[in-house]
Amino acid sequence: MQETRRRVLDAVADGPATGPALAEELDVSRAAVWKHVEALRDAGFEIESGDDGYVLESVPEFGGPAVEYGLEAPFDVEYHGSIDSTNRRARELAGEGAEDAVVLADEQTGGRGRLDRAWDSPSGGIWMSLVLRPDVPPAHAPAFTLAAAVAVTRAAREAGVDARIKWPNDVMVTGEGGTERKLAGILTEMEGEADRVSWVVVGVGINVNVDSGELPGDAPATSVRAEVGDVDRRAFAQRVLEEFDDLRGDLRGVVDAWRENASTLGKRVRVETADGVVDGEAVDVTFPGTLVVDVDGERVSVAAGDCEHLRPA
Ligand code: BT5
Repeated sequence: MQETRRRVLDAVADGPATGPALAEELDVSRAAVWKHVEALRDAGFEIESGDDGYVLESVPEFGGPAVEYGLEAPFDVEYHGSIDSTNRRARELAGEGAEDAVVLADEQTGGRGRLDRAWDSPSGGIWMSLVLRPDVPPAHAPAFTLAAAVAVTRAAREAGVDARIKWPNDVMVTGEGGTERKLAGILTEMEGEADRVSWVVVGVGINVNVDSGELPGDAPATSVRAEVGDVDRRAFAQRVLEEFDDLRGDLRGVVDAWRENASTLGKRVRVETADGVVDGEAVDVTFPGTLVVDVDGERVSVAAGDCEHLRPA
């Protein structure tokens, strides 16, 4: 949100504030104040104007300005009611030099998972992509995926959903009979030189206020609605962004936070990697997100792959 508009919004939230007083305080014309108030109303903020001045009555349920308002993290949010893919748009913004930008959508028509798999994104979810320009080598980029998984898991647990991370990027809920259902997935993309990344895009897809019937049938999936009922999507998105912002400041510390929120360690796993299948017990995760599997007494490190939790032998 543009700086003056943000200050007008903060002032009417603490209101009442009169147009002339605001104009003087912000050093702009009264017409400019009025334009900002109208723009905020267009964005869904209910602003009453009484004898004492403007007062904020309500905040829109969801959208870019709604998520930015009261957000304790430095992200600018670009909102789309419907878009093909927020990661596609975020990469475009990254190419234009954007930093700490978030592309958020109510619905995606061409959402993508890893390895070009499709990601179903019906209206009611949180589909968002963060554009970052961290000063780190490309090899550290996987830690951002872990950080996003931790952020989503913490926000989900705060909302009452018993979520745990499955290595590396799946946020799962275990139901009766031990079936794990996918609540959220993360897709990290980046561009970089040998020693430093240019940008990282972290795409986060969370099934929030959507029916399980709208989710894919090829693998078990669940939503916040299916687990605990509908929640305030604005607050949920804000919590994810705030947790992520905290975590990214200490990338090495992310691994500890990940261990605390994951269910993979100690499990028998089968990991499909580009070089073949690794079968064994998941014993550790090391920076920046490498899974260590004990295969018949030998420790095998896996940087990337699809992980399946197996039932104990
Ligand atoms: C992921 O891929 O889990 C990464 C998903 C990232 C989606 C976000 S949404 C915002 C941003 N914009 C994008 O275009 N993408 C990102 P992967 O681990 O490859 O899992 C993909 C598999 O999950 C699919 O093959 C399906 O089996 C399953 N799946 C698809 N849609 C799902 C959904 N909504 N909920 C649960 N599972 C789903």
